[in-house]
Amino acid sequence: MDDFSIEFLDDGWVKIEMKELQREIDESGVSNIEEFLRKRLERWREVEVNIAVTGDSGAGKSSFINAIRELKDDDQGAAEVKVTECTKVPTAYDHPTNPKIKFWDLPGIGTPNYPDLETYVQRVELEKYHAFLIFTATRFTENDRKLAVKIRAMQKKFFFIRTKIDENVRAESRKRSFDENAMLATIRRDCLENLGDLLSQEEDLFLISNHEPNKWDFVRLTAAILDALTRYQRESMTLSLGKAITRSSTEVFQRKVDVLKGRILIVSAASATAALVPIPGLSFAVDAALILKELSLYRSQLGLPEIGSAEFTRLHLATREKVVKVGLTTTAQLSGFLAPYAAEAAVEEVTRYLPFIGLAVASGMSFGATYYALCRLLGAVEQAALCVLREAAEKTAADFELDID
Ligand SMILES: Nc1nc2c(ncn2[C@@H]2O[C@H](COP(=O)(O)OP(=O)(O)O)[C@@H](O)[C@H]2O)c(=O)[nH]1
Ligand SMILES: [Mg+2]
Repeated sequence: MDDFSIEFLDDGWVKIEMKELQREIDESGVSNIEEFLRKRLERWREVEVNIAVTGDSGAGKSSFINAIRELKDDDQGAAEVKVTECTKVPTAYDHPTNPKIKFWDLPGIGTPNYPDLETYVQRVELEKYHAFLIFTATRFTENDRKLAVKIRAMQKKFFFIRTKIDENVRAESRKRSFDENAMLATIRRDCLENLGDLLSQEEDLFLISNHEPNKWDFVRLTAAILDALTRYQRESMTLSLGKAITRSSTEVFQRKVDVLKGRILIVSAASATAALVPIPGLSFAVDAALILKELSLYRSQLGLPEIGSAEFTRLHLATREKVVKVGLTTTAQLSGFLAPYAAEAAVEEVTRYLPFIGLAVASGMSFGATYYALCRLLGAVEQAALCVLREAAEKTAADFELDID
């Protein structure tokens, strides 16, 4: 149910639709709120997502399944990439960071086990997939189109994907009059013609290379898959996307920040409803372990290097300082960070946010302070991560210049 919505307004206020929480209060009484909130925070690890990947043999299905999972073709758990391979039964490939997210390599229609669409629909349980990706390296087939019609009738989302754009670019670039954008526009137009009126919007066609996921429409496709899912699935898949995709795309980075922001309220409420043990040096109690765990999630999600790692050591001093500042791991360190918020500002925050959470909060003091502190911590991790990203980009540019010298 998507009725637990949190909206951040421009003036710093939070608008919360807490129907889900309210129902929990009504049904189970206040005593279960803490457990409910804690489960809610872990839910992204439990939601199932099944993405169907289909299309002709050789279209690049297995390569895509590896690319989106950030696996090399010869890594353990990678889908087998072959020039003449023929998938016989639907095969699931787990996301490495979240086994509940599965990419399904579906056998092509017209292969021996599935000679036609009718047999295909009977044997492949189309119902269980949440989104369909239909691949080609050349032209979409009659079967691809028929399948899309079927999927549309089931009111499920499908995308058409034209792979191996890198090969087109490489071939075309040998010409004297090379114009990449014009070439892409031609491929796009040909595909659209090929698909007729199947697409409700042209944006549902993607030109990608599985070998260069930071180029062309690969990131846009990643975002479109996220948008085709329900809220909890989207949250789950967003947080499961790996470091390389996050780093090569400001869009994915921003989506991660937004999902993490959306959790702050729940973390704060969970902290406030916990059986509280005051922390020395603070005038209020928070669930330090919960906050530190959330902070650790911020760091890993936004791609901060471990303090002391080789990547960390290579950073500029100013960036290292930013990374260290949010590297809190102990209650004492957290206490130091939170102390300023125990002052008047935090109290004021409490009076602002408390009405929204109503009955759920036993101890108002810890809710406001936790909320405020987590906003600050997430903001600080985001800033540090952007510095790390900028340095990585500068370094790549410098290496590139060295190469062409
Ligand atoms: N250049 C290029 N080659 C690709 C791309 N995607 C797949 N391939 C190659 O095409 C061949 C078939 O790929 P595979 O992923 O096994 O296709 P599948 O049969 O649809 O699973 C392999 O040699 C891949 O390395 C791509 O985007 N660009
Ligand atoms: Mg394959």
